[in-house]
Amino acid sequence: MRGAAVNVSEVMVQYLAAAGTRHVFGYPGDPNIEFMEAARRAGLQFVLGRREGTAGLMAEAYGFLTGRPGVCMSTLGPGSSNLVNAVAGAWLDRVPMLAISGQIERRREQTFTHQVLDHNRLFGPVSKWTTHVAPDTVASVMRRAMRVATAERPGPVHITTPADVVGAEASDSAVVLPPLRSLPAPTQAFAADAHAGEVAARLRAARRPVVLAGIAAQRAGADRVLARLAEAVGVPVVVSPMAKGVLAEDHPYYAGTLDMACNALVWDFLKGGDLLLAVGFDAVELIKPWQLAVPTVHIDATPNTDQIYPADAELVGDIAAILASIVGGWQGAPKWTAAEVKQHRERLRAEYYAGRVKGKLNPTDVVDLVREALPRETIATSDVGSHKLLVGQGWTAYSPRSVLMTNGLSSMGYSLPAAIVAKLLEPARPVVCFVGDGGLAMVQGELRLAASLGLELLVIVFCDDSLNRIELKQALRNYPSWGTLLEPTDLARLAPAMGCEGVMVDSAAALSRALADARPPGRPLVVGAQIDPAQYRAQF
Ligand SMILES: Cc1ncc(C[n+]2csc(CCOP(=O)(O)OP(=O)(O)O)c2C)c(N)n1
Ligand SMILES: [Mg+2]
Repeated sequence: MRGAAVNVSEVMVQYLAAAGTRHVFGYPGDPNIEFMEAARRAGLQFVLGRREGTAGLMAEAYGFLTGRPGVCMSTLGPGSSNLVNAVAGAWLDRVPMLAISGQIERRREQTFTHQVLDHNRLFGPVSKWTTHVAPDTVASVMRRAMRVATAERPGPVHITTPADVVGAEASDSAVVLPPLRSLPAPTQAFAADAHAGEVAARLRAARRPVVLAGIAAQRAGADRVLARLAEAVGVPVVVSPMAKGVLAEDHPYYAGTLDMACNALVWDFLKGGDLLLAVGFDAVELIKPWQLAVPTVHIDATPNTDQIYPADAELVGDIAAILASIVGGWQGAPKWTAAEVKQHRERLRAEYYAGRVKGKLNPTDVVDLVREALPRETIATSDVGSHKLLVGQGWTAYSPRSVLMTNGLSSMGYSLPAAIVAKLLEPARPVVCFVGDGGLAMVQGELRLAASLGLELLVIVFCDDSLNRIELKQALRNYPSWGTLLEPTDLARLAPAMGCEGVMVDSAAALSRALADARPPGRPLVVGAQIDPAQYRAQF
């Protein structure tokens, strides 16, 4: 029996609601109006990013934080091409996303030219699936899109919504079957206990095993069992940058973050092992080729098809269940003592401070002072550049998904949109955004959005008048700084014009004061930290 008529956009929105998605991040054009009206009537929140690129990065952060598809929306043509960067971010950062772009009517799509881009070819290389909706397919397409986006490894699906389709009555047979408007809740089975037993035996035989934990472990919710494994076996855990917090960094067996500052020391530590368990480690986070000859076991939701690191055994399935199976009934003395791992952490800390200049505001001072000023449950986001390498090693993370960074695509301009979403979803937790002056300049229009949403964000800008990460590479080749210098921006004046509080600081004391001063509630605070980049030069 047919129910009341629903249009294509209403069906799409029903599926978003079924997936628990309450927000659409986007920038509209003509062909989006029906979809937006359906979203409004369904009570979704529309977040108007100041360009599609940043709206898309907000959807990426939403997917990372919630595990549900982040939804972003653009118009056709320039809206779509602007959105590509964020879709590519979700692709390489392994985040579920539904990217929805309007399009001209179907009868003109093949032949008309004004603003018409071929979405399938535009988004194909950076999406798990590119598709379009039609009145007789919309429900089936949405089901598949949701499942594809969230399946391991998660990623983006791009959906084209033609102008003549969005308001048309849906006739997909699935629409008349209400149960199909709910979504499957997949669970991943792991039945290979025998193989886990073999890995446990290898672990028992090893003298110096080490764990490298990555984003798939975080996605699998394996944090608690990872801590149990570390404690029971006495095995140190190095984490990948995007997985920071999957083991609390004050845990006695936490052994550092890979490929950030001090990366040689962390690699040397791993090289000293005689068995490596790669637990949900995704090689998309590697900056340099794999350096280890240590026998390696790959434990993940997906097989080791990248072959960026060689593994002589693979346990594939629910990572938490696999670890539980290994740790179940474990007996024996710890392979490493907590004191040994602590010694390693102390070496790491000492090296992290290398190159500090007394009397100056050093980048590590900024990280330290902000960490000290904020509670454990703080969410931190980091942008891309020299500052990220120090934040990535130096920021102490205590819980999973409490650090947001892009380390797959590594696109500048991520951390401010990500911080906006973190505060929107978790208003009770302090949120700090770390960003370089180059990265902020790319996305500073979003400060106005943060202010208009009344978000009490802390935005810490590493002001060095430079695209430092690139300038340093010019210096390493004895080339002059060329095309890598930025004119300073007075953030103390920019911020108020954007509805934010703003202050420039050039000393540790001034930064401490800025962090401690009382501020009007409901306004973002932008702190321009005028750092001395000498520490970058010393370390990178
Ligand atoms: C969208 C984008 N463009 C260019 C790059 C290459 N890149 C990596 S770091 C960097 C410099 C970033 O400068 P800034 O934001 O000031 O940070 P800093 O290195 O000075 O700490 C550049 C240009 C990138 N990662 N992303
Ligand atoms: Mg800079």
